Amino acid sequence: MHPLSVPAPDGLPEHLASLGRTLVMGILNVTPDSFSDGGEHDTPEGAIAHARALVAAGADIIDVGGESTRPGAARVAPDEEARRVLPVVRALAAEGICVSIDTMRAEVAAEAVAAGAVIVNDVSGGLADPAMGATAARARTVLGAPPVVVAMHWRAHSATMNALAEYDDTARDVARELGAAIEALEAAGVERSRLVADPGLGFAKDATHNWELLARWDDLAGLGLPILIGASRKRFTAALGQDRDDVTAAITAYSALRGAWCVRVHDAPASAAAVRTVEAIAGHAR
Ligand code: PMM
Repeated sequence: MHPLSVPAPDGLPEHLASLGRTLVMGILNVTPDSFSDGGEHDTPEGAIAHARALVAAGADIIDVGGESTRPGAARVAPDEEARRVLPVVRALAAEGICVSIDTMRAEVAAEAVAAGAVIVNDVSGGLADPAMGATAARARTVLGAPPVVVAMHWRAHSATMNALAEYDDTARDVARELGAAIEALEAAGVERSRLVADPGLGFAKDATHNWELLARWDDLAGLGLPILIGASRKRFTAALGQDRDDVTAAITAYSALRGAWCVRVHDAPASAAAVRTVEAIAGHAR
């Protein structure tokens, strides 16, 4: 076995840029209705306390989201989304926590970067808001550079995405469509070195599609970008008849072994242990 190669984007704070292992992104949904933790952290105080617990448990990044993308979910008004996330982003960034903003809206992304976020996580890969690419390219984080941009494979908003879960060749189709979205972001000014690719497990995909995307890692890696995997507690993780967080941690170990840059999870301790375990094993390879 060879030591792991973990490609990472430019634009991260130094303590994370130099780690050389898969990072753990802890999920902080400040929404009343998300996939699994909806409603638990819908006051700024509750959200901030939960984020601190995630960091204490080994999360490297906190991903703050104010709009649910659960299948069937309706959209949240832009003002309401900003009202939910900005105080939380500001407070966490002030504590030195590396913050990612989970939004499809350019305006919310810009405000969140101004409030201290260094990563823009757009589940639509720039497709939902045509201003996202140029806005992210223009923005400057507290580090004085544009943010990292996570571009996820996406076909449509949550209300309609399940009807679009059809592929000829899942991994190749996803890589091609995501590649096109990434090219559009680059054309809008986002530097390639700051981009991260995410296959978008569960978004216009059924369980078979999700497993296939994980299995055919090289198709996604062929995009030549760092990879983020968001499997946490999604419906397909329950199909094995095991606890969803346990299955998530197993997917984290697999993703780390394949060289993922980051995993996005609700339950930090098990994934933090998994990425450190894979790092320890890789460190003893020759
Ligand atoms: N999944 C959800 C939300 N944001 N962001 C990225 N980059 N990748 C994902 O897979 C992803 C995401 C939906 O899950 P949640 O409602 O449990 O947060």
